[in-house]
Amino acid sequence: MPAHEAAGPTPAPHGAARTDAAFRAVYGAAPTGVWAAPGRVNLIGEHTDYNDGFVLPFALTDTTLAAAAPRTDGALRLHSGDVPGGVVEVPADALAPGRDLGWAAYPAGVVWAMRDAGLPVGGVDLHLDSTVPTGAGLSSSAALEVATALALDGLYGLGLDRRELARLAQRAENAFVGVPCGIMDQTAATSCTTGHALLLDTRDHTLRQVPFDLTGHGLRLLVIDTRVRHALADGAYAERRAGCERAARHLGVSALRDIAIGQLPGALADLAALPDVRPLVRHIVTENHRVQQVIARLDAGEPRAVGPLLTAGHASLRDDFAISCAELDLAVDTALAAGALGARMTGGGFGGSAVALVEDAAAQQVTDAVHTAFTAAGHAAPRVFTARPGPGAHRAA
Ligand code: GAF
Repeated sequence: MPAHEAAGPTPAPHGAARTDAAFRAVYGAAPTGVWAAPGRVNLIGEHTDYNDGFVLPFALTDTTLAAAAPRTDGALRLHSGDVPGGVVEVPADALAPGRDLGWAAYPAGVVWAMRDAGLPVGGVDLHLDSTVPTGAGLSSSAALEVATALALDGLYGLGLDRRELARLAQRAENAFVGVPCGIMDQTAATSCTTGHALLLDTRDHTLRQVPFDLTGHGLRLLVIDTRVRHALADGAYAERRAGCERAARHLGVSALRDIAIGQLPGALADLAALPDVRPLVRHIVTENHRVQQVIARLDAGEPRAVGPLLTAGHASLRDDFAISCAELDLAVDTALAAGALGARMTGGGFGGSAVALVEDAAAQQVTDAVHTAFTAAGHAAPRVFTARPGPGAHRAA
């Protein structure tokens, strides 16, 4: 059986020097700098971010690097080391939502969002390299957006704070790319710190860095990338969001965050006329409560006690929110049967990754069991690696 990877799927020759060199090869000149933004794992708090609720992500050590230089002619030239097809070129003043630019819509959308906000952003040459797997539920889109946003902030001396950067990146995804995502992923990319999970209250954007040192407890969090690629733009994500908003309107609250766990039975009764949204409400209300319970256990120095809450979160996403899939369920069930303390899918759903909280000593047996189960079920081999909380977005060179 393959050993689980110690430090994620990062290929060895990744770093600012390589991205700097790639920029020179593409554009024939040196970049002004290189900026980095990480992918993330969400420990718990799924689909709560567009319900004004709580989330608890941490940054992966896998990052997107953006080497960039300003241009005086207003042209936007975008190149990716990970996507074939060469340089995408478009005048910055011709950017408009809905324009089909493929992968380049993410960085182009950030330029558009900044200009639309009245910020003095002109042309740019940009080269991007990423080790965040795409479509794996690990927030590769936000890493791309935030690396671009930070690069533009540096090139044009905008002086934006992390919250503003996250909001502009989210606007790029919502209004330019067309995905109605919440603010979790962009905030994780801007604001996570090494050794911590980030408790974010998405209602008022209050942040708390929560020490998350599993190593000191002889534990680790395995990420199981099922390699089933999800696409949030395909409508199911938007449907869940619309269902939550319909329920909130019917209940007379501004967001489902306003329903406390003790009010859940009454709220479900009030929704008798809207049976399709009741499970959505049950998930959001119980999930917000689970985030608080996870925080309480981490604050008490009892990370093992987090396990059952992760597993309960998975059941809620599978049964109530209905966004799991066979491979995610198999990963979770197999990890638990092989000794994981808890496991759940992470991210937007419909594919992507699961996480499993395991004793160090059980990591290999859980990894082996998952590989065996996937082979037996005829699924493609998953990638299993240990995630440790890395830094948020920063200038890398
Ligand atoms: C995706 C979205 F981009 C986030 O905003 C969040 O809703 C997440 O799915 C689910 O928790 O990553």
